[in-house]
Parts: sequence; structure tokens; C-alpha cells
Amino acid sequence: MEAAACSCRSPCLTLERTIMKIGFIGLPKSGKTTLFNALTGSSVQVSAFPTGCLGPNLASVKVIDERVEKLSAIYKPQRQVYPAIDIVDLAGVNEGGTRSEAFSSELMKLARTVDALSVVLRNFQSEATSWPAPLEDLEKIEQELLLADLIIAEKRLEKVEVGLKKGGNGNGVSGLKAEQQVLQLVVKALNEGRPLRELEFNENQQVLSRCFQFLTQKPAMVILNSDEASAGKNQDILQAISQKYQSVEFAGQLEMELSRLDEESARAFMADLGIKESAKDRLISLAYQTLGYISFFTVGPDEVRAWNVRRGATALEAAATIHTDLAHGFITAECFNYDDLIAAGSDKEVRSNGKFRLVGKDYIVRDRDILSIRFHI
Ligand SMILES: Nc1nc2c(ncn2[C@@H]2O[C@H](COP(=O)(O)OP(=O)(O)O)[C@@H](O)[C@H]2O)c(=O)[nH]1
Ligand SMILES: [Mg+2]
Repeated sequence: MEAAACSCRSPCLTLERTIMKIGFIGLPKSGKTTLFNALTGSSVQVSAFPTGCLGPNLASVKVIDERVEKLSAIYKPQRQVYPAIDIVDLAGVNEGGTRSEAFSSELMKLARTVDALSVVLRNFQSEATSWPAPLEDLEKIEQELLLADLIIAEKRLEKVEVGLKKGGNGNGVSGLKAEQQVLQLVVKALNEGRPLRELEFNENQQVLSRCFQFLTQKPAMVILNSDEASAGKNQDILQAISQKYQSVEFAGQLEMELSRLDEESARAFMADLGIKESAKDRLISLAYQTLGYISFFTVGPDEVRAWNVRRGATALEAAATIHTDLAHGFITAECFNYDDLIAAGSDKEVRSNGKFRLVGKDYIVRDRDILSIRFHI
């Protein structure tokens, strides 16, 4: 495919497509809304004191992938498309609730719809909060999530067992038995204090368990929200968290202030403070790691676009991500590597260097692959 020159101003259009939804969950006053503002450039009110029942906040952040920019410099496409991440600030649902009722059932219901949870831990003290105890808070949140899943699993198990006693309804027995078996495993693990993401379900069990949108089965990461003075000096806490979770430390308050500056002042401030990457970039890379996503690209004069698939996905799955028709009619995929393209300058050169390949549907896509799917209708 030769790079075609575009006569219009390039790029004409940039689009965003949501690829994942991340829910911020944490005890009241842990700084969820502050971080939400910092990461999404929003200005939702934050408060040291209970603010009553507010709805959850939702915003999208564009994943600015500089590789899309570099590819666009070569292909001069009509439009560039970036992935976007939806961030849900799950706060507000029970804002002001006491610690013993930190999470309402409404909040749990909403949390079930996200792809990954991001637990926000307070590691600062304010006029309305006690001395920070992030590890204790993490344990408390874990307990709440385990309990929320246990209630759902036990309730359903009871119903399934009643159904089985009644002999099921005809050919429904085997389905109920399979469900009973999964739920028994789930209840056992939860009673032992094990989050469901630690269980190794077979494919069928995975499918069954996913129907329940269990919270402890979701990929989870941790944000340690530290005060400015201690940020960067909490290795012991981060070390303890990293036994179980991918984590990152933010100075939320400072990040929110930074996000309100214009780009140039923010850059100067960050340089002064020795901050190399914005909170948004760090959260994005944490989310990719937690969800195990990699990027591949499609290129051409119409569109240069970054896509995401989970690590280990095949060319067929990548094709399905683009469009189901491409997967159904999959013939082969033309494949070359982003780094080879940048080094060579054009895909014509990549071809003549012998770095251009045709791969089959079982090919495991690598991060930075550039794919073009050949398919029939
Ligand atoms: N010192 C300090 N205060 C913070 C930080 N993040 C949030 N706060 C303050 O903590 C209070 C609660 O923050 P908020 O974002 O509303 O918490 P939420 O209830 O989890 O949404 C507010 O007064 C914030 O200004 C931080 O990183 N450092
Ligand atoms: Mg809030």
C-alpha cells in the first residue's frame, strides 16, 4: 500500500472510540473526585465534608498515542482515530455515608458495569479526616467487594438448588447443575476471602460466572492518593499493595491543580517538581497493564487508527475488533511492525527489506503490529 498524499489539511479529523470503562471506587473523601477532575479535566466539586447524594461523574479521556501521530505523518490520512477510556467516578452515590456503610447497593450495581476497578486510597489528612490508613482501607474495600459478591452468589445458588429439587424444567437440569457447580466454587472462594479473579475457571465456567458481573472478578488496580509532601516516599505502602495489585501513586490535589494550568505552564511546573509523566498518562498505562491490553494499528490514506486487544489475541480476534465481517470472511492479514516502518520510512521500503509478512488467523498479534486484513464478503 503506497502512502497517498492528501490534498486537504491533514489531519482533518480526530475521533475517539471508547475501549474501556474504569470505575473509581474508594471510601468517602479518599479523593476520587479530585483525581477524576485531574485526569479528565473536569471541574466537579470536591469537598472535605459530606455533600449529600450526587450522581456518579463520567468523562472520557483520549489516549493520545504518539505512534498514531507518527504514522499520520507518513500516511497523511483524512482522519486519525484514538482509543478513549471512560472514567466513572463512583462517588456521590453514598457520599457522606458512615464508614460501616461505605458502599451502597446502588454503587455496587453501577460498579458491576465497568471493565476494571480502580481503588482510590486516601494517604493524606484533611480537616475532616483521621490519620490516613491506606492499607486498612484497602482491606475494608476488599471485604465490602467480597461481601457484595457473596450476597449475589448465595442468593442465586439458593434459587438454583430449589430449581434442581423440583427437577429443573426438562432439559434445563444440566444448565442448572453447571451453574450450581460454578456458584459453589464462587461461594467457597469468597467465604475463604479469595477474590474471584484468583480462580482458574474453565471456559464454560468463565462464561457462566461473567453473567453475574462479580466485582472481585474484575481486573483491579490501586491508586495511592498521597499528600504532596509524602508523595514519592511511600515505597513501603506501595510495596505492600503490589503483592496483589498493579498500583500507582498520585498527589491528587497537586495533579488537579496541574490539570487546570495551560499546557506550557503545566510542563514547566512538572519539570520543576521532577514529574516526568502526567497523571493521565500514568493511569492509562496502568489501565493497559491491568487489563492486559496491547495496541495494533491500521493505516491508509483514509484513516490511521490505534486499536486495542488483550495480550495473546489472534489475528482473527483483531479482525473481529475492527468489524465482525472481517472476522467472518478472514483470508489472511498483511502484517508489519511499527518500528520497522518508522526505520524504513515507507511500507514500500518495509516490503523490500523483507519485513512484510502474510499471517494466518491464528497468528498472535504483537504490540505495535500494523495489520491489514484481507477478507471476502
Ligand atoms: N492534601 C490533600 N487533599 C486532598 C487530596 N485529594 C483530595 N483531597 C481533599 O480531600 C477532600 C475530599 O476529596 P474528594 O475528591 O471530594 O473525595 P471523594 O469523596 O473521594 O470524591 C477534598 O477536600 C480534597 O480537596 C490530596 O491528594 N491531598
Ligand atoms: Mg466525590
